[in-house]
Amino acid sequence: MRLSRYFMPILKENPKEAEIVSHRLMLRAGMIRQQSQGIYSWLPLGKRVLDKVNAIIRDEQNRAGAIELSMPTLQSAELWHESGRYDAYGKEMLRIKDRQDRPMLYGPTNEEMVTDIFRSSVKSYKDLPLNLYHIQLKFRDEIRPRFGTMRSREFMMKDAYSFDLTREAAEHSYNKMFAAYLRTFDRLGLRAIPMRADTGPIGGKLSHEFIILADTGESEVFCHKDFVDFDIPGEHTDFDSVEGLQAIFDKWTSLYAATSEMHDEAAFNAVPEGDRLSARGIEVGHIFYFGTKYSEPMGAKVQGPDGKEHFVHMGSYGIGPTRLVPAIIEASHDDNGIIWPASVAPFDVVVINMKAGDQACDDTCELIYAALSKAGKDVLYDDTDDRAGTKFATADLIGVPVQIIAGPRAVANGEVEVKDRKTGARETMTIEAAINRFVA
Ligand code: 5CA
Repeated sequence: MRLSRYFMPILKENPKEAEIVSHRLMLRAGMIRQQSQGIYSWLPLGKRVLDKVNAIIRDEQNRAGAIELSMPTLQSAELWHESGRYDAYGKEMLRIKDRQDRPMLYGPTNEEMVTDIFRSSVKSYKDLPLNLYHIQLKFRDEIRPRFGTMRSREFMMKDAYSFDLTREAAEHSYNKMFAAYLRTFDRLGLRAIPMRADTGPIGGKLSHEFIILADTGESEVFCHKDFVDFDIPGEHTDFDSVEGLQAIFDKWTSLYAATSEMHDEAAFNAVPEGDRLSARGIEVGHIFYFGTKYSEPMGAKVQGPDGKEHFVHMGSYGIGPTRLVPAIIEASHDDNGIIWPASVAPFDVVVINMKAGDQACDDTCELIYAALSKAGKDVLYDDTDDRAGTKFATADLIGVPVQIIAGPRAVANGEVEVKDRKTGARETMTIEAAINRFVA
């Protein structure tokens, strides 16, 4: 992508409305724009990051055996009357009427709709287990939307829903998502700790929130500090192994970890003082097992091996991609801007032409840009005629992991400078060596 033809509206000044660093940096880097309170556009740079986050989420959901579909944002109120949640959900739900005066709503979550899909076609235990997910916009009319897309009214959610014949089978489904979440957040460059959590309007008894420790987090959390170094389940984790996944769950729940709603002061005080971690955190995922809470009132049942009908046991599993993007920034930035983990960086590398219009600089940059693009890298080429200082500041602000800097003096020697955004380390090398670093 040539910066001269891209749309990346950088702000020079710090936006006054932004209270936390991620919100400030997302606005300054031209990633998002507020359209009305708690409702955002994702501008091209932000959209790239969001897409990469979603690709990792999708990859890990698929690995764990979940199947992607797509459900609409607008739902009929009828389904919600069946579950009894239409009245219970309160003011957070945006209620709308269509031209025939039929009550509709903008979905805050999809338990009812997915249960309807399930009951319409699944009739036998032989079709279980089943886990259906989508990545879709939701709307919750939050009292206090704030911190940009961290807590917005319209936001994106990956929501998965599992269906099983028995409680035991449902627990295995829960463990699959539990392990998939550990892997997902790790690949996003985050350390998320599962903590026992309150179930709120979704319901059920078994629930974990996945929390990233950050001073700007909205939740107050308490846990054993060893969680920070626990091993993440590997790529070859067998998601069909009941014992294997149970062992992962048992290990990750063996020490104290709870959000403030579930906090047990006495149990926490039993943890040796030096091992206690009491901090603030950002909830990036939340999983629930709620048994037959929706399947019973909505009549979602299958024929079991005993020939009898059984209400299915369900769980739901949420991740907030539009919250994850700022959470990653909270965890990874410095005074100059964002530092993206390579896995979600909007571009793999930025090529900075320090003197656009200078034939040797232009030729060198074009050569590198073409070679890296051909090798399948996402390359941003700063071919604008801004001052070098402005270009460096922009490259640092948008946090692309590697910068290749082509200035007249180095280029005259057939060289460029390669800068690591995270460490700031700069290395001068031949043009060929710079290319080979990515192509090899
Ligand atoms: N139906 C269940 C799981 S699919 C559910 O709705 N769970 S939830 O309410 O906990 O939301 C799931 C995830 O969505 C949260 O962990 C969080 O990452 C994200 N999320 C929830 N509300 C917001 C919001 N207002 N802004 C941004 N992300 C949000």
